[in-house]
Amino acid sequence: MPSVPPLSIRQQLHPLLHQWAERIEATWQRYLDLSPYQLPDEFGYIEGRLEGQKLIIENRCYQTPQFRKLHLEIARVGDRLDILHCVMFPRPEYALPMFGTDIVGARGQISAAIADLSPISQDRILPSGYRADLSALPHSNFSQPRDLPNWGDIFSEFCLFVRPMDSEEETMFLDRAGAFLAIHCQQAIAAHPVSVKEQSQVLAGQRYYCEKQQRNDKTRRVLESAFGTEWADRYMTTVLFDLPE
Ligand code: BLA
Repeated sequence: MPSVPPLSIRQQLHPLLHQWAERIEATWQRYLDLSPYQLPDEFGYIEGRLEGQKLIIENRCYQTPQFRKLHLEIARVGDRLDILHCVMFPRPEYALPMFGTDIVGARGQISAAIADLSPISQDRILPSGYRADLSALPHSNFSQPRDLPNWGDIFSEFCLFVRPMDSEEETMFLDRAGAFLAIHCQQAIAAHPVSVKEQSQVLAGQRYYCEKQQRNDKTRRVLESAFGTEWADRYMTTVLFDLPE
C-alpha cells in the first residue's frame, strides 16, 4: 500500500520554498494542460532517517502535451534542512531546454537558490526566442552570487545561482526565477514538434543533462545517509533525473 501523507509539509517550510512551490504550480496551471503523472507508488511520499532526524519527501508530478514529466519535490530533514527541487522534462518531440530549480535552506537561512533554463542542443546555446525573452528581463543584482560546481557546464549563461541574504533578495529570486518559468511555458506551448532525427539529438541532450545532475554529490549524500546507497542511486536515476525509454 502506498503511504498517504497525513498533512502537507508545505505549511511548515521556509517561506521562500513555500512561495516558490505555490508559484510553480500556479504557473503550470495557468499555461499548461496538466494531467496526472504516476510515479512508482513507493516514491510518492517517502520517509527515512538522516542522523536521527526524520527525512520526509513529498512529490507532485504532472504531464502535458509538451512535457513528459513535471516534477516538483519538497523534502524536509527534521527541523534542519528544507529542500525544493523541480525539473520539467520536455517530450523528445519538442526541442525545448530543461527548466530546473533547487532551493536548499538550513535553520531559516537559504544557502542555495538556483534556477535555470538549460540548453540541450549540441552547441549548448538556448533557442533564439528564449535568448531574446531572457535578455529582455530586468537585471538583478545579488550580494552573494555562488560559483557553479565542476559538473555545472550544463547550465546556461542566464543561470541564477545565489545565496539570498534578506527578504528583498528572496523576492528578487522569486521574480526572476518566476519569469524564467513563465517564459518557458509560453515558449513551450508555441513550439512545434521536430523531426525524428532531431528527436534523437533532444534525447542525447537530455541524457547529458541528467548524467551531470546525477553527479551532484551534495544531493546524493543527503539521500544516501537517509536511505542507503542503493536506494539513493535508484531515486536519482529513476525519479530525480530519469530518461524516457
Ligand atoms: C546543492 N543540493 C545542494 C545542496 C544540498 C542539496 C544539500 C547543498 C547546498 C549548498 O551548497 O548550499 C540537496 N537537492 C538536494 C536534495 C535533493 C535536491 C537532497 O534536489 C532531493 C530532491 N539540483 C537539482 C536541480 C538543480 C540543482 C534541478 O536538483 C539545478 C537546476 C542544483 N543543487 C544544485 C547546485 C548545487 C546544489 C548547482 C550546489 C552544488 C555545489 O555547490 O557543489
